[in-house]
Amino acid sequence: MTEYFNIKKVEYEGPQSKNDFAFKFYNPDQLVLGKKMKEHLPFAMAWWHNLCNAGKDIFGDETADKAFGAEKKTMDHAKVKVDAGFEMMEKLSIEYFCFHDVDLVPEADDIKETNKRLDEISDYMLEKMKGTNIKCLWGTANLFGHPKYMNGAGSSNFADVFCFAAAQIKKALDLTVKLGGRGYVFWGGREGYETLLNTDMKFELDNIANLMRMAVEYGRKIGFKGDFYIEPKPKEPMKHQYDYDAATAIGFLKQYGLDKDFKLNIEANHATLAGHTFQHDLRVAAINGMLGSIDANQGDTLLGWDTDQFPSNVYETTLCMYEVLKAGGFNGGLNFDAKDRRPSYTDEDMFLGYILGMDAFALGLLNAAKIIADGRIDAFIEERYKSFQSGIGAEIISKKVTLESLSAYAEKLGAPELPGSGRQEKLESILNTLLFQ
Ligand code: XUL
Ligand code: CO
Repeated sequence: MTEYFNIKKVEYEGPQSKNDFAFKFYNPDQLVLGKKMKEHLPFAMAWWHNLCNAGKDIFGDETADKAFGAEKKTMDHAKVKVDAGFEMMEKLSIEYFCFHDVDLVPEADDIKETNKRLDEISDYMLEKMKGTNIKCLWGTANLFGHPKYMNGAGSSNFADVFCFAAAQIKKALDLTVKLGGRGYVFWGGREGYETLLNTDMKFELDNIANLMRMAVEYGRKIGFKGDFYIEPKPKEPMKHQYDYDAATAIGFLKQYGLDKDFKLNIEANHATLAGHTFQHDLRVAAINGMLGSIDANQGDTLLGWDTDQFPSNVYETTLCMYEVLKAGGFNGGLNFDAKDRRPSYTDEDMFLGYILGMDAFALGLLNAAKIIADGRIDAFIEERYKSFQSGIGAEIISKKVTLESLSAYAEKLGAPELPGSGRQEKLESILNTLLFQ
């Protein structure tokens, strides 16, 4: 059996370890709030970044070698990618993967041939999965890369393109079911517009919803029991994308009656591009019962695009895991939709990126559990809304009041007291103390 990476299995050695190829905080079997870390943190490898992306950007060529010893754009290459990916997942104790159809095989000119190749590679993947703990987290169809999708897929102005999008979704659903995937993602990369001067927005939104409805119908017909996800993102590649943020995507799903089958896949870097914190979009999804899965990465607030960095910001991972714990967990996973920086081009860097991300999330989980166990932040929030627990506040909550009765109450009072300090600085200080004590 060929070994693709000259790196030993990465083990937990604790924070004192100076071994770059060891986890300092991710200890898969350690119990946190009664559950194993690995169950709180179902990490996934993103096929596209890890096995396909070789560092090409608009200014320069590839810096990394992702040929894994085979000739690129061949089925041999597709297979060695599977072998290398599984070796890496096993060495990193990652139990899930996510994929786009086109990440798995080279696309042929004719869709019938591409589909044949997808059948072949998914047989190979299934075989490979046997005897391992590795499972599929979610699948998706790439409906943004090929030139035909220049105006979108569901939102295309051209009906033939819409049909090819439907065909790709059908096949990607087949593959997701075949590989036992927990979810199916729609990231509408080009489902948006550059200018309203050439765009019928209502028509495009109706068509996207129609495509999603057909996906649900077909998926359920072939036995897909998982969740469909929308992955919101405000812009890039399009100037304006319809799935702008969590709130927008939820409104869309409810408007078209898709909210029973769909949840959201929240990506950190997409939330920040929308002008929100990661925590904000997670909270919006969670309070609507739609926290489906997470694309675990981070952006750079000084840059206006999706840098897809491996997460290192422990404040962000802490507040993310705080949202996940408060939501009672989730059925999805933490997919590292993340890539090394272009100058970090070696095989070692592929592992180091994951070690960074997994440790950052382990720290986030440990910290979030501390915040919950400490209880001061939760207690503060409860206290802050206390005026709604009795008297006129309780009447408001029980909806026994009218504008007239509230107006009479206000007039009797003359003027209210101020609502009490928000104590943001005190709370931030508690957070720091919990993180760094
Ligand atoms: C792009 C992005 C995608 C989706 C899957 O910004 O996040 O990789 O996660 O299509
Ligand atoms: Co993503």
